[in-house]
Amino acid sequence: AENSQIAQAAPPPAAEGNYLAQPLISEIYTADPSAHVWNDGRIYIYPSHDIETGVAEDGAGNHFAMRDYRVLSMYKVGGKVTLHDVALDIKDVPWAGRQMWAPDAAYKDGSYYLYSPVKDKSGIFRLGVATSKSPTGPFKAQPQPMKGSYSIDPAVFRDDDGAHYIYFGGIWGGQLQKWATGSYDPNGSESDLGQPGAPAIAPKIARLRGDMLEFDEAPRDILITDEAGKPLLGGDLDRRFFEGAWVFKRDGLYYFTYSTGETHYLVYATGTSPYGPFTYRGTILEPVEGWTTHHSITQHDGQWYLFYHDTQLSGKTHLRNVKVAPLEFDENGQIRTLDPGGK
Ligand code: FUB
Repeated sequence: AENSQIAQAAPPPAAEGNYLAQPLISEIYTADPSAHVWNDGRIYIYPSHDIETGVAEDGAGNHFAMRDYRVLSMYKVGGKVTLHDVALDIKDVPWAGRQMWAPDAAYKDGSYYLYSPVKDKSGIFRLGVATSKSPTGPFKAQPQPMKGSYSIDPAVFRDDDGAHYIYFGGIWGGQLQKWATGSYDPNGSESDLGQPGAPAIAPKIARLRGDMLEFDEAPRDILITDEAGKPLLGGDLDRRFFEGAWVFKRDGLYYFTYSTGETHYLVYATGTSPYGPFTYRGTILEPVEGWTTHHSITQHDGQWYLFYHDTQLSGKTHLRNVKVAPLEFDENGQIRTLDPGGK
């Protein structure tokens, strides 16, 4: 891809070499990068590990048939990237059926927690958690999925008071629309609710229990509104939630960021509580090469970064590679849109 605007963005002061818009690693395919800075100051990235399985591409995402996770780490953006050994294999998750999708991780009191969406043996996505004393694993899976969990793309946010919240959900292959009545409907829509004039399907949030292994409350809907406070509608394809939630806090403001799916934008909304409501603010990243777009945002050495993926190395939508670019904000907390070009 010609990553014109990303390539022109100012590099952070300590950058080594020309890392901008380049895949962070090329030994394996990686996607959905969830980046964190734990206590040792390194950047740890928890991505999906894409593999070729020969499964045909479809709207349910069956071609994303991943089977394990591997962690990446680096001491700074632009520095050497280390590819760590397998952190969790699907064969070691007792309840798992298939498809290990986008993970996230958290740290609390000397332990690391890896959260992942996996289809159970009946083909329903659930969220699992696995634990380790090391940020890179190996992680030991809990025997059962998190109680009351469903759909995909967990993202864990630690607030300043130490409370952890898990955001999750994704429509189409992520199955969130099949839970519209509160329980799983196997005959439910394969895409969305087909109600373009009604409020869009809401992503979910639940506070995590103190031991980080279960929800501490029933999941609640996240409301995303326009500037006038009206809910974004199901037909508002350029702005409504599809999948890939990620939350961060900057200057006391909560940023709820996500993918719009079939319109291929990474966008964001802001609010004053981790529960929302969030007001739509704009685009973070224009469409990348490949169908999916999924990201995380974190700060390191005073600079904010967008970790994202595209398909530069393979040209195939299910074989992705993770990248990083500096993210800039204006004086109103507005994010400067990045444009990878090439779609
Ligand atoms: O990587 C598999 C799925 O594709 C993720 O869970 C979605 O967010 C999309 O990136």
